[in-house]
Amino acid sequence: MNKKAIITGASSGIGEACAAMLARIGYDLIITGRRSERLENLANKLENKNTAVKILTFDVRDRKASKDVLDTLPEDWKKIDLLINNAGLAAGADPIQEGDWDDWERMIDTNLKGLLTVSQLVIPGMIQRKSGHIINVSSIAGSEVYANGNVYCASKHAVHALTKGMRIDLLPHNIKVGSIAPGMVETEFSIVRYHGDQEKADKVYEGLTPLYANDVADAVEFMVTRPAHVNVNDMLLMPTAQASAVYNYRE
Ligand code: NDP
Ligand code: 8X3
Repeated sequence: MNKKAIITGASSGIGEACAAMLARIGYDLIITGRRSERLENLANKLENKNTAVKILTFDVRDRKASKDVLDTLPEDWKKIDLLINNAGLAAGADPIQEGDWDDWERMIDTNLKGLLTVSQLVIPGMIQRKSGHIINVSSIAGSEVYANGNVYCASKHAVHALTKGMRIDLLPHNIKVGSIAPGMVETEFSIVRYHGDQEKADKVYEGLTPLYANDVADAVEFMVTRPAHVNVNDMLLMPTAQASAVYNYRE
């Protein structure tokens, strides 16, 4: 029987690329997000005789909906081996004194509380089976802070701290916990951050080659294919043209 992975935010970007990678290496998938049409298209692409795919459509900010939807999984699908906590976003890029409360709430409720919600639903089964692997998608913004990144950076610093905390608490239960922290990845991330302003989003990647979602999935593949006794705690993955959160080299 294939191992089972649940990926939050599989409807685009890094989550979608991780789903494709996991299908390729033999996982059955639970793909989640709010945009059901995207998830259906992805399931159609990935499902075949070797890969089973379940779609769960829910907003990770809604605890009750998250629980209700996960509860609908058949018993054998509840035996989740791998959780990738990927759903997340940046909303806005303003100095703190001009920040928008709704943007802040979206980021904290998704990046932090959403990660906790899904983790809390999945961890008990892993503890029962004394086996599991959780990978949290953090960011270079989880270890550095840049101008106008304030609340997004805070949310990813929290993801970093939570990863460490989860790793300690889940140690006696044989559950691996790690994080992947990418620098710039060209996905829908900047379009979301700039509230749909494509021109502003394109500027983020102008003059340099960023990471692509598949590059991050490659790194996650390394993390999930280590032997049982090896855990990758945290991986920082940057474009060659980006030395830190603030030092980029643009042609
Ligand atoms: P995308 O915008 O392409 O993907 C974000 C995913 O998160 C989508 O599938 C979206 O699905 C899902 N999502 C967002 N909000 C919610 C919600 N409330 N409930 C459920 N799902 C949600 O961006 P990325 O792939 O780049 O982002 C993925 C992760 O990577 C994020 O955590 C981001 O912070 C992190 N990251 C991104 C970097 C980058 O430069 N792109 C760098 C470092 C980290 P839907 O809209 O269908 O709900
Ligand atoms: C996304 C990358 O540099 O915008 O986490 O924080 S960055």
